[in-house]
Amino acid sequence: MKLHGYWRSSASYRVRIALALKGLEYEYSSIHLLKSGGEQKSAEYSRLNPAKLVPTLEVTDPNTGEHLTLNQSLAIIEYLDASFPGPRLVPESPVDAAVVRTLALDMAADLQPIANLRVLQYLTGELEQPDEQKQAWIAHWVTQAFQAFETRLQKTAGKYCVGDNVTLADVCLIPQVYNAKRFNVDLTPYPRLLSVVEALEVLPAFVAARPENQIDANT
Ligand SMILES: N[C@@H](CCC(=O)N[C@@H](CS)C(=O)NCC(=O)O)C(=O)O
Repeated sequence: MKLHGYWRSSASYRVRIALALKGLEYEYSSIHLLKSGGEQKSAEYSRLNPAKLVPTLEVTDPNTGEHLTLNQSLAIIEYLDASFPGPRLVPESPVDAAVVRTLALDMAADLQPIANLRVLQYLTGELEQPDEQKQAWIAHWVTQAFQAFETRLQKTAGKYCVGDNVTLADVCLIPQVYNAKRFNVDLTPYPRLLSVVEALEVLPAFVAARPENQIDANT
């Protein structure tokens, strides 16, 4: 199994957490998002992911022996969850699964894409916005997303986002919290969220997946 990712990429971070929770070993290939104009745009990497985004997971399917090249972190994680043993990240009950996916998509579908590198580069490049405007953009969208998430947690959370088991919702939350902190967004208005984060951050799978613990950290 081979993960093509980048230490600071939140979508790669999600897959690293899921791989660690499932106890799966993998080879890591660093795709530097800034070097040489962005290695994700190279012809070689585009063959793995035509969207020119990380992550990509290459994996031999345990059931068929087929070599798969998978994109989209949530599709990758749901595939791993369904195909490999280990704790279930999406519950089998349709109702519980809907609750978990709602929280996961709040982070991975509604928040992460609008603060993605290429969007920020477009803001400061083509649209010529200064860094303060970029910062305001990030703070605005993180605040909206986290306010809603905090309200949802009041209904769903136990020790973690949904009850007392780690789920896909937690896997998607932690990388966005990392990004929010990186851009100095104030998280004190979200006490429920912070208590879930505190419980998750000490789990070995979450520690192993941290950006600073990757071989390409600080490159
Ligand atoms: N929805 C995709 C998002 C992938 C994505 O946005 N990846 C970012 C890093 S977190 C990326 O490769 N950015 C490169 C760029 O913007 O050029 C997923 O979940 O896999």
